[in-house]
Amino acid sequence: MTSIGAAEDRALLDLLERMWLIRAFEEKVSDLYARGHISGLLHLGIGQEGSAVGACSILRDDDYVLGSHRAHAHALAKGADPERLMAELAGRSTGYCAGKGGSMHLVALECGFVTATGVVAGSIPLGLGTALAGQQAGMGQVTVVFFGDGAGQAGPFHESLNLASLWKLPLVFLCENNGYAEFTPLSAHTNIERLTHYADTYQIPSTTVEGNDVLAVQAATEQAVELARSGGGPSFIEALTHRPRGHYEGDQAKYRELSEREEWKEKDPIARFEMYLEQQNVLSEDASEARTIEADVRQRIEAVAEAALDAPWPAPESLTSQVLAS
Ligand SMILES: Cc1ncc(C[n+]2csc(CCOP(=O)(O)OP(=O)(O)O)c2C)c(N)n1
Repeated sequence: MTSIGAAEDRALLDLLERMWLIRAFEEKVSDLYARGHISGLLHLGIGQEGSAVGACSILRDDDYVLGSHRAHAHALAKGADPERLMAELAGRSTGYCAGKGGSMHLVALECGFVTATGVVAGSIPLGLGTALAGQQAGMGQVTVVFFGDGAGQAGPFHESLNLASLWKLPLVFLCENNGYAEFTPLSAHTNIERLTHYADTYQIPSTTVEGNDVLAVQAATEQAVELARSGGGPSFIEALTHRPRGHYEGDQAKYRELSEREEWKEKDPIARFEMYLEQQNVLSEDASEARTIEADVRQRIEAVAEAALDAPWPAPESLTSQVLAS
């Protein structure tokens, strides 16, 4: 576990709380989905909270974040309101997109979360756009775009790396490498072992970090953001992580060995961070402060779910407005 030295205890506990908030939110989403309150295809990022929280923890409110199809954590880490997000997933009119976007078309501009996407690598060129806008505005705004290892073989990914490098855009490419694209291991869709090799090719500074170490991701992002704000151009961070659940809710993940799951259990970003905080005496030996944080957050998410399900559905006459059909 990387140490950030002078960080205040409160700041460390805030990171823990944010990870617990996302974990509790997504576990609740899974529960509501199983009970038929949420429909459509659902991709959860349980077990991958370290990268979203680490990276977003050092961003300014006016920075931009774009996510993938597994984007609840990205939005919540950037400051999205859990209640409006839950309402969106449940298709209610109080949701961020009036219940018409759902999980994969989520937009929460008020907190700088620009978009999720159902198109693998689809957010990356859009991030190029917000980075260009940030550069032209001259206020030091930075864009962080999250995507998975599966995006590395897509054309828009390469075109975006090339242009970001050429135009020195204030953009952080953050690849959450969980080793699988749907049901296919990375080794079955590329001979490139480290995704940072792509960045090297386009002369973009890059690093590979433990994605389940929230402080390691925070430190790498801090460096990348500093470079971007000072006009030094893009960076690429490969955060190694693991998706303990299936690709989507309902996927039994039979394409993976059980031993793989066991191996990663010990690297769970929350358990790992709590252990670190105990070692640093930020948490006491019985981690009771962490249990209080977890309990409070779970209680809050229960209320969030209740409020979301109590919220009104979009009016039937509004169903064809705010939607694009091609
Ligand atoms: C352009 C496009 N091709 C294929 C798909 C089908 N698809 C959905 S998710 C996925 C794999 C994505 O893997 P990765 O980018 O590693 O993200 P992860 O699911 O691991 O978070 C694929 C191929 C799609 N949604 N879009």
